[in-house]
Amino acid sequence: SKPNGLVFPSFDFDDYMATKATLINKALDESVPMQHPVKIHEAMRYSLLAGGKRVRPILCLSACELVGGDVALAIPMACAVEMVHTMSLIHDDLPCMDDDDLRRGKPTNHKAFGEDTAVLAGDALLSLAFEHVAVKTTNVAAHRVVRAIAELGSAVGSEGLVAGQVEDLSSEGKQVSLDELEYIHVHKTAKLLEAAVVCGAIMGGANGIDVERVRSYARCIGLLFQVVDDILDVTKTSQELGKTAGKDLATDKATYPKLMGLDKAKEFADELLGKAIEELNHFNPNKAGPLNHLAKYIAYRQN
Ligand code: GRG
Repeated sequence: SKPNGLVFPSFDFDDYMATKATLINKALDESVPMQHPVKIHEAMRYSLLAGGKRVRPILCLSACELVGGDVALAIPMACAVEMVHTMSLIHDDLPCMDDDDLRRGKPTNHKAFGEDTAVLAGDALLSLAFEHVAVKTTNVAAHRVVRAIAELGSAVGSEGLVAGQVEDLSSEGKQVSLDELEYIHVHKTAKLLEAAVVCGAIMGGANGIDVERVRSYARCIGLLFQVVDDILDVTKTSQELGKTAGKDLATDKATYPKLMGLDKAKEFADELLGKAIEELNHFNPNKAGPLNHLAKYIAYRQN
C-alpha cells in the first residue's frame, strides 16, 4: 500500500486520478467537435487532447465533491479551466513569447498549424471556455454559474495569467527579487489553479466560508506547484547530467532554488504543503481525501 494511504487506507489515488482524467478527456473530446472550418477545430483539438496531467480539471471536480456536490455539476467548468490552460500554453509557445517547438511531447500548435492558426486556436478556446460553462452547466443555480464565470475571468485577464506573463516577459534579462518571482508565479500559475478549485466548490454548492477555505488551500498548492517545478528543473537536470548544479542555476531565469538555495526552496515547498493540508482540516476527512492527496501529488511529483 502507498505511504500516504495510511491516512485514508481505502483510497486509491492512482485509480482516482485515472478515473477522473478519463472523465475529463471524454468531456473535452465532446466539447470541440470536428466541424467547419476544419482547420481551426483541428488545431483546437490538437492541443486540447494532447494529453497533459489534467491537474486543474481534476482539482475542480474534487473541490465540487469536497463540498458535497456531484461531479456532473462541475464537468463543464472543469473543461473550461483546461481550455484556458491549453490556450495559455499555445500562446506561451508562440515565437513572440517563449518560442518553443515542443509541448506535451508533440510539436507546438504553431509548428503544426502555423502561427496565424495557433493564435486563433488560442482565442477560440478562450472564448469557448466561457460559452461552454454558460451553456453546458445544468442543475446549478444561475447566480453560482455567474460567480464562477466571473472568478475564471479574473483569473485569466490582466489581473491574472496575463499579468503574470507580462511581468515575466519584462523581467527577462533583469535581476528578479523573491517578491517579483512570487508575483509572476502567483499570477502565471497559481491564479488558474485557484480558479479551478474555487469554481468547483461554487458549482458544488459551497457556502461563502468554505469557498474562502478552499481558496486558501488552492493558493498554497498553486505556489507549491511552481516551487516544485523550479526544484525539479534543478534536480532533474542534475540527475540527467550527473552534476551538482542544474540548468536553472546556469541560465538567467530566476527560480526559487536560484534565489533562496535548493534546501530553502524545499523547506518552502514543505511549508506550503503543510498550510494547504491544514485548510482541509475544516472538512469531512473522507471528502477531503482527494484534495489532500492532490496536494501531496503536486509536492512529490517527478514531472
Ligand atoms: C490566458 C488570455 C491568456 C493569455 C495567455 C501566455 C500567457 C497569457 C500566460 C502564460 C501562462 C503559462 C504558460 C503559465 C505556466 C503554467 C504551467 C505551470 C504550465 C505547466 O502546467 P502542467 O504541468 O502542464 O499542468 P500539463 O501539460 O500537464 O497540463
